[in-house]
Amino acid sequence: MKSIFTTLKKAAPAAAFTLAMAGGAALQSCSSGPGEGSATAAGVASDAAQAVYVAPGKHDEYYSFLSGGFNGQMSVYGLPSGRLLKIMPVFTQHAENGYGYSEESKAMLMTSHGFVPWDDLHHPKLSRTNGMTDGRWLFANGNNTPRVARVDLSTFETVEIMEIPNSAGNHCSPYPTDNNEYVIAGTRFSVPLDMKGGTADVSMDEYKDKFRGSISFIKVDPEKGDMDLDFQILVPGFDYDLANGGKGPSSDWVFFTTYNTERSGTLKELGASQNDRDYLAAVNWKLAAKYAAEGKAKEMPAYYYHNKMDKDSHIAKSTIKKSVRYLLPEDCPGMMYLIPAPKSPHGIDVDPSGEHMVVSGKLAATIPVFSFSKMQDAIKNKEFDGEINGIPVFKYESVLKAEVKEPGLGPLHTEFDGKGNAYTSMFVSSEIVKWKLSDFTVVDRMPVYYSVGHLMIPGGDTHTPDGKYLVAMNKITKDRYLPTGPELSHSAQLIDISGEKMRMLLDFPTVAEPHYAQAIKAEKVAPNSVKFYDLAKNKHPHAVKKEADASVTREGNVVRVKMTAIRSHMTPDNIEGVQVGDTVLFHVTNLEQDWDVPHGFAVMGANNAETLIMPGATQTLKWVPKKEGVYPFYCTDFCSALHQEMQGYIRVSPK
Ligand code: CUK
Ligand code: CUA
Repeated sequence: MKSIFTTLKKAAPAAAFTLAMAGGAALQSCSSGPGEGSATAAGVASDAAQAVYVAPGKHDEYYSFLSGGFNGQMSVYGLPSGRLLKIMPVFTQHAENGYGYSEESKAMLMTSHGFVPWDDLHHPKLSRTNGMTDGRWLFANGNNTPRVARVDLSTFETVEIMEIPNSAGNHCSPYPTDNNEYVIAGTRFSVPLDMKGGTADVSMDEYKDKFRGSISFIKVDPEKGDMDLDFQILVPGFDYDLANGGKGPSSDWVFFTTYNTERSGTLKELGASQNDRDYLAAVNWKLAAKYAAEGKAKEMPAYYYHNKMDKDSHIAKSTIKKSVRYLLPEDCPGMMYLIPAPKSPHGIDVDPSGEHMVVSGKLAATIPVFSFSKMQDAIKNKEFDGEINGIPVFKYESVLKAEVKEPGLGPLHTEFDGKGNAYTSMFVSSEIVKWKLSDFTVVDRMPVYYSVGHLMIPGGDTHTPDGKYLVAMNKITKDRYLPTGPELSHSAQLIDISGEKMRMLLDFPTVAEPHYAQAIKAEKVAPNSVKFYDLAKNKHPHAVKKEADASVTREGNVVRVKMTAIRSHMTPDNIEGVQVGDTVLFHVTNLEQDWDVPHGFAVMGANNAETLIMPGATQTLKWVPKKEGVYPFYCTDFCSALHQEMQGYIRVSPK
């Protein structure tokens, strides 16, 4: 064991140096001048164009869902074409359709900190049935103000957002178990819990004693998908990076990489982190659920929001939660173990058989692969090397299966093709490395441009991957596209992995910063796609279902305009009786019962956004006019030959 960690220690400074230099290296290739960025064209398969060509009018084979990172949304791309199909707002206001601006959707973005219309979205995860992605829902994490969202893939809309208490960073999240029994969300930062529903104001010197992390167990309704925070495990105050579930024999387990296991309040310079190793935490989620059900859980005050979109009214409602149940690992034997892992590990990925846990230590010289069956034996034989907060720590050798030697520099994440191969992204050496699960040897490498973060194979995180394509999500773009000022769109690259050798097929730009992605065969999603909402079932309290019922009414200084929109007019289109300072609520109902005919609504000077109303639905734009005058309003979505005629005026008189 000593020798392994000595090797790691030696390798670490070199890797750290290269990490700092990665940007510089990329810059050099940029300075080679316009047109020469295609120096890599040699690496592109000669029939690449044909492999990604989807003829006009034809559909892609896969939907892929890329996270938007600091843009807080997710985007939908077709594969193999790389066509952008949609941007789905999740944690971020979206002026394009009024999400987070309309009165109906504002509650989706409420938190214990108030209205927070931004977040950092890293990991989309598809819902599962028997461990396979089923195309019903897409879960995603908000890192900054810890939240987990659920998107309904019949409408491609965010329908639920759950705030996570006792968490900060929410990075190892969200991980649905085989049948979405739970969506599991782990904190990144540990925080000093006061057990009174907040963080305590303690000195940073008390870090070791007072800080705790949390793993949240969110129950998911098997039919409706509704989420509910069942309980948390309050784990030792490390930092937690990534998580992934087991499969097959290990499907009762979920694994977390950790760093800062010396529990220090500062990580300034990597050298400040003293230990040669950190841990891979293994949690038996089924046993945890059993402990919680059997009364082992205690309750503490908490304060967090749970926001849900009502299906029939399309109005989001917030529920404020006041407590949370928790388990302490020290009270729950057998629930949690720690496996020593190279310092500062990042990704943890379990192979399709469920036997191999691959830990990508971004500063490590090798990739350790742990064995689930050895772990089971080590538990039986008590091959431990001490404990932390009552959590047994395994001896490294007792759980280690093998190490992938000389994989490259800066391993981050691994996915699988279902044909016995693993693919690991190398941030520092900018490449995808293919290695064999049978003997852990590297068999192929593909340079990517530049500095890849996550990679994704459709189903590559399940027991049955679809090993045809791989998408590399690169952090740095540099010379890959026409320059667009200091910031360039991030670049994704599509690689054919169907043969022995990887073949580079396509570059495509992405929206903001994709960290992770999921992909699924189109036939699992497309047939369920809703085409329009049934007007008869519209339960919005201010919906009007025919033009004759449109109205303008006043209650105090609130003026309600119940308006209809249908090709090609709005009713009413001449509105009187509004005064400066009134609150005007435009409740616009789209009367269309036809696919892909939204109407938009905007009024001059309104300082929020437009709203885009789907066929059969009602949306509300709030406006407080500040000056008298006659204000035009109009439909913003080109809907028919007479779209430009969909307009009207509202007159505002002095008070
Ligand atoms: S990730 Cu969030 S820092 Cu490797 Cu999943 Cu990019
Ligand atoms: Cu309705 Cu344009």
